[in-house]
Amino acid sequence: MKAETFSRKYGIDIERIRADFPILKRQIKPGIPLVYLDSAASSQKPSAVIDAMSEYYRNHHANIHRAVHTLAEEATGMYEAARAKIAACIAAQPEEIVFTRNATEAINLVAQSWGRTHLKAGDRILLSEMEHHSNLVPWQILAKDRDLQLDFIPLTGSGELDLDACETLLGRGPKLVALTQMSNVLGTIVPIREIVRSAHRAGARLLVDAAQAASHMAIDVLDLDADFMAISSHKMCGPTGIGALYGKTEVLRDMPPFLGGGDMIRKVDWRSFEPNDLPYIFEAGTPAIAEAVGWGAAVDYLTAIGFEAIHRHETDIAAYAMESLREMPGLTVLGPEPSKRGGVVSFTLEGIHPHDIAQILDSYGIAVRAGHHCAMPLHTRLGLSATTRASFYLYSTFEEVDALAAGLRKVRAIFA
Ligand code: C6P
Repeated sequence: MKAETFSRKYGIDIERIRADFPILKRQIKPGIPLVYLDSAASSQKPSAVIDAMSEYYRNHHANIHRAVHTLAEEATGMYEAARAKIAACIAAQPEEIVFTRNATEAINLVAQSWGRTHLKAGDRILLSEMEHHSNLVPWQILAKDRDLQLDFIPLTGSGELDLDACETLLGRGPKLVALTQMSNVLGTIVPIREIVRSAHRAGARLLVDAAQAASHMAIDVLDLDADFMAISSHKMCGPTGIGALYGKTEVLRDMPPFLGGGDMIRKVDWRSFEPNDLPYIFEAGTPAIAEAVGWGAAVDYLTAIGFEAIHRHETDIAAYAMESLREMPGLTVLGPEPSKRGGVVSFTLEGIHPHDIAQILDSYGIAVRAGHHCAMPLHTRLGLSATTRASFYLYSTFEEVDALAAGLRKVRAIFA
């Protein structure tokens, strides 16, 4: 399979997409082009995003929601327009989108605000064995503070959630189920829609950690019927420093403020305050305005290409990578078959530490991530301390997979 297949099959032109990302022209050393296979950690940014942020700072910047001068009105309009774009991208209403610093902060917001209000000693939270630390540690903090019980849906041998065990654990009556929609290590796509329905039947609220999923597939929160969803801009071609919590209006209305300060109030006196409306009640202080504008531009960019096409392209690339890497002696790919995963391929190479692999690949311009990928318990469960991860996005090519395979052959030769 070659890059042109992508254009023919999905109606988009990979070369034109790559031309939109200035950094992809970078040489890591003279004559050694960048092969960026670390998009699951953070995606690269197209000119449309860089330009939108630059235009904002050059011509429109002021603080928002505070003044009536022209710049303040323009900045406020641009910030709220970005919120509307992000809401539309996941089929939500603008007031259901709370801007946060990242997906991690969105999950912490739910833990600290909803969790402290609605959970009491002995209540259970159901997580899974494939959670990122961001969807684990906030619940551990809350569990310690409130004397809660954490349960974990186990994995099957192929790295999927054991859905029978999930039903059994739902029978214990958790108040909240918090799950990733796509594993950042195994690549597994979780059948979240079905689990939401089971969780609701069991009387639980459901939080989706869509930090990975939102960049790779179309999401419709109405169809999913999830109560909360956490997303991050920087994984979907937008800038760092901004993410969002989606919450159903009636659920968000039943939550106290997370942080106190400017903009989250309607009225303040010496001893009390009246909170602002949704979503501002959860946005204390001056927010990341240029970042919101950049994220809005990223959503426009991805939407114009189409999430379906992006997802299919990544699945094809992941399948090709799995096929290529599996031929290599001593190499084990983690996670399920290509049809059940996104564009993430983690692997081990017998006798060679992932950090050595990543360092040698870097000398050939190939950027991969090595380590526990912020999922230490998952690695422990798999009997591993670290893995090497190649991750793909809309700009990844089959030739880059070939470069990875060639790089890994060199790694093996060095350690032979
Ligand atoms: N995973 C990775 O290399 P933030 O950092 O808040 O934008 O996203 C946190 C997060 C939450 N859930 C999942 C499933 C994730 O993959 C991540 C981020 C990156 O895998 C950085 S550790």
